[in-house]
Amino acid sequence: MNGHALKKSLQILTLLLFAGTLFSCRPRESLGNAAGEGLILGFSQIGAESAWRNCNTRSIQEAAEEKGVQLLFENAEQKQENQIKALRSFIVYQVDVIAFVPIVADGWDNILREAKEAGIPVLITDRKINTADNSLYAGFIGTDSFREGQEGARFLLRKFASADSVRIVEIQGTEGSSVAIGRAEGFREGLAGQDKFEIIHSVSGDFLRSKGYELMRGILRRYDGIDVVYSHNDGMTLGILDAIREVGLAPGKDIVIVTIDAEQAAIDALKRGEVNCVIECNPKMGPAIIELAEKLARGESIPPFQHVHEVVFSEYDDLSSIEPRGY
Ligand code: GYE
Repeated sequence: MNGHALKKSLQILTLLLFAGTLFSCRPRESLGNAAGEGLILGFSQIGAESAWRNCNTRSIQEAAEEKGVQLLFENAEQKQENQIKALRSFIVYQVDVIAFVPIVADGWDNILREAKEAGIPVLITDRKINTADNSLYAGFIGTDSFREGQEGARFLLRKFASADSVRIVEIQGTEGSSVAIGRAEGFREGLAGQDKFEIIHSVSGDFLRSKGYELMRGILRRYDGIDVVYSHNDGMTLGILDAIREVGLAPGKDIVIVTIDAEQAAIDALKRGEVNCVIECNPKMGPAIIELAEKLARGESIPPFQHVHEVVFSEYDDLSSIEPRGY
């Protein structure tokens, strides 16, 4: 069977399985109990763009398994339309709770209204949404990306305390995602009023290592005298480091590197002196997500906003005792 035929067969199989789930719709009242056993959670993940994301997925799958929660997991391959389809399939299936990572902030109101009309509570995780109607979802748990941006700025204020001018390149995450917006805005807020800092170039690398590499190659050809690269995730940073080394410059020394996520690879680069500041973004929110889903299934209310705990690692810290990151 060639690749195309195989893909087609898999698609047909998926359709058949999905049709099977439609025919086995059960009355919602009969589901879920206090221990989470029997609870059905529909989860729409955005994809597998980074090691951070894969850890986030593992954390959710493991927590669900541990608590006996039946997880209907859909990978949207980086497309909002796929997420909307997945959410709609969860509504048709009458899951007890829906959770999802909104790839971008806008465009969720209609599908959330459908979930609300079906009486299914929705938990938003990791990234935030823009909506004028907060009653469309039960709560949010995830990243405080504005604060992460501020932390990046705070490090630079210290690092360049005695400099006259600082030329910054920013490689942003996925355009329109709440985390790219927050990391960009928090960073600018943190540098506000400090005229010596100039963002000379800002572009989206979509949270992908390959794009970080390609973009940085182009930027190094176009600009001289780059003092700082502020990268919205470690995946892109790893590509950026490759591009900088390729032109014979030393990342961490010739160009100061600030990055977000705290994957093991970024911590290792920090220890080698190739990265200067790593802002943690915690992907291990599975246990908290499952706990919140259990509460929602029991009809309890949950906090409208919850940020996960995150720390900062930099060249100013004692780096000898950082626990293995696990992603
Ligand atoms: O920083 C990045 C990922 O939404 C916080 O998405 C998340 C970001 C994370 O792919 O690596």
